[in-house]
Amino acid sequence: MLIVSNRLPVKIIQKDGLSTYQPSEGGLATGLGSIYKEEGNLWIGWPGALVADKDKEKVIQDLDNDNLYPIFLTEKEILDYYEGFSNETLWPLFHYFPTYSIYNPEQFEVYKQANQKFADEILKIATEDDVIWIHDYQQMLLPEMIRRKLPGVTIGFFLHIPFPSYEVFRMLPWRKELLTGLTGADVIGFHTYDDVRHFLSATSRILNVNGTANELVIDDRKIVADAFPISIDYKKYKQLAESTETKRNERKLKELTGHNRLIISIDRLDYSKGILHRLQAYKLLLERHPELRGKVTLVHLVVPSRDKVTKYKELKEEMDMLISDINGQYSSFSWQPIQHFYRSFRIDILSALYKAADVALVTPLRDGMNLVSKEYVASKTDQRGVLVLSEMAGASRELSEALMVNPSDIWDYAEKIYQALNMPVEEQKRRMTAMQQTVSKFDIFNWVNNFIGRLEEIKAWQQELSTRNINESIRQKMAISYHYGSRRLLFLDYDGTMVSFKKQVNEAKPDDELLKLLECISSDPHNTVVITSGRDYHTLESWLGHLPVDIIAEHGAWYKEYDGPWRHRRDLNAGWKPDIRSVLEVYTSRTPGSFIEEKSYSLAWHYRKTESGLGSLRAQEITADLKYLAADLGLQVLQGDKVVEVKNISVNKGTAAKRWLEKTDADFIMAIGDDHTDEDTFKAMPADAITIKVGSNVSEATYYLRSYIEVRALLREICTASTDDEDEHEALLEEAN
Ligand code: GDG
Repeated sequence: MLIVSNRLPVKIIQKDGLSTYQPSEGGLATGLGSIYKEEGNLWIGWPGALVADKDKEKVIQDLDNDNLYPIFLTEKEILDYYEGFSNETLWPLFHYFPTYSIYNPEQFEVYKQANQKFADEILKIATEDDVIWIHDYQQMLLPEMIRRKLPGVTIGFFLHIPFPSYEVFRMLPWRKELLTGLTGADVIGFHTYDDVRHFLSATSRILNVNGTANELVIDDRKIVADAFPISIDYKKYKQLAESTETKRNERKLKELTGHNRLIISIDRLDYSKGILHRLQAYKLLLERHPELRGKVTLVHLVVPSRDKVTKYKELKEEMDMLISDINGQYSSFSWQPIQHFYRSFRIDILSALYKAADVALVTPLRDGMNLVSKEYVASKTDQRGVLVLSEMAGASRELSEALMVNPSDIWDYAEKIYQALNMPVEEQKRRMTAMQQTVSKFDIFNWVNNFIGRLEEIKAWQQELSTRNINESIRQKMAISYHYGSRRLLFLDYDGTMVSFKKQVNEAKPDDELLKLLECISSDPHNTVVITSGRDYHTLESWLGHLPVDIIAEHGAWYKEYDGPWRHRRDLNAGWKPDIRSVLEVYTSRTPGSFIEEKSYSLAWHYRKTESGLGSLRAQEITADLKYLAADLGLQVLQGDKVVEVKNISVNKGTAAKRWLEKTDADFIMAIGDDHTDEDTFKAMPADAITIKVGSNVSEATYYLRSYIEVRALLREICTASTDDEDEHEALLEEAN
């Protein structure tokens, strides 16, 4: 396994020509520690500083001992790819601050180049058998760049920040490139289900690809988007909190703050963290509840970050002003409402702070997950303490026993802090225990296992699929049995199987190439070709009626042999159509772009031209609406590709195909189809028939082909085989054996 992230889990520090390495204590480094340190695995990323050319070789060697593989960034790349496009374009947009986003094409170019640089290095090492796990928004183009060169490799991608709603994401000038980049992965992980929803909505609207539930199929590759809420090393934080060192620090802290009630907040300086809202809520609390003055202390920890960037500089100025305003207004000679620290602390001091705090305020305006909230929970070994959590943090989906706030509602926020300070101990313990159960069970190791488990599932699925793909040797075997067949029966579905899916229903008219192919195959006297379709018989007659092919139309309600008349099933009635039609008409009038197609024994509601998303919503409504009426009338409601079809339950392509199976004593049978209506055909086939699904969805068929283009190629081979000479087939037979 290769782990790839912008930053390696160590930071290189160069002083007086010497390099030292400072390991990261972050959750990701801990969680992935057991993986990248295993023999053969690697973590690839930037070591966090500019390295001079002459020192690179030494750094490579040093890091190699720890299975770390450095990618060296140039000054320009650090500026434009990392600080620029990643942090000043993607970061604000993805955290719902679109007006803070800077759109600079030059920076995007450097972002692309830097991703390519990572890709080139990875491609020097990776093989198709590897699993590559890529992390975060700095590397969104990477999955596709690797996929292009290593089509069979397994790639996972995890986004650590929120994926914004389509309405926000669509503002990005490079939205298409970034989404295409991501879809090179097999598993795309997010913190929450909302992020998954937003991603799927963006892909369906921007890339025009659709999927079912949380799966997408792109270029015949199944991609899964799923929620994997990240977590912490619970045991580590618990043990740290139980250590004598932490206990001593906790005591000291309490003494130094005059045994006041302690409220803490710990954040990196960032506008997404809701620092100003928090200070305003705290100010309101002191204003509304004067009895708290002198009795509470807010320990306000802000870790410096990006403070050369204008937006961060401005935030810092505002923050400093607000803190000084509050302290100036409410301080006494013996008390200060806010103890503010603009620096970072050692992890054991953090642990003491967590432990000592009666209340923790974790209230970002937007946060992918937020691990501080989980660390606070893990550190509360006596289960006393209250977490006030923003509903905008990913963590709020799991920590539902926290006191939830909307950070912009500072009035409610102030009251929630008050409630937290006055919460009975029993309630504190009940809530904290429940949250501890969640965090201890779903810890960082669980997160890693879940993600890797999903990747392995996909890999197994891909391997299974590749055994079903019609490769050269399967093709040869098929050619041989075809050759030795003298009464051959071929069932060929039409739309999606021999022609591509078209926006206009009637655009799918057969082209010259297809007509020639069908003509060629059907002119062989040993072949019976049956076109199986859901289309109405008039259309099929006008498109294919002149060929020597048999046709099953309207899923089997109508059929004909090439030299006979059209027949229909006598046992069917269409008396139900007005009832169903009136329901469908209601939906048509509510849904611009949709229309009803009437066939002799079925009604189809098409929505291929409606607004993306609306059509499938209506299709679900129709299916639910017709559920009972359809059952009462002996009908079936089928969801197809941008269509809902209502038809007699007994009509299906499989029943229709049986008529041919019974009357033709065939010694070679082949059936090809692409959608779920063709599954009935596959099921009706005898065990020795060759059944082929077009597309990689789950199917009864034995084999699969990627698209109608591959179907045509196969038909071309069949057609050539009909005219091939004996000797060549003897040679093939020998080779196959
Ligand atoms: C991204 C996403 C997502 C903070 N101050 C000090 C210190 N910290 C540590 C905390 C915690 C971490 O930094 C911050 O946690 P975040 O969850 O905010 O993580 P990030 O990596 O910044 O952010 C975020 C996360 O990725 C994981 O997917 O949760 O939403 O933005 O661990 O304890 N550590 C030390 N001293 C400090 O002063 N030692």
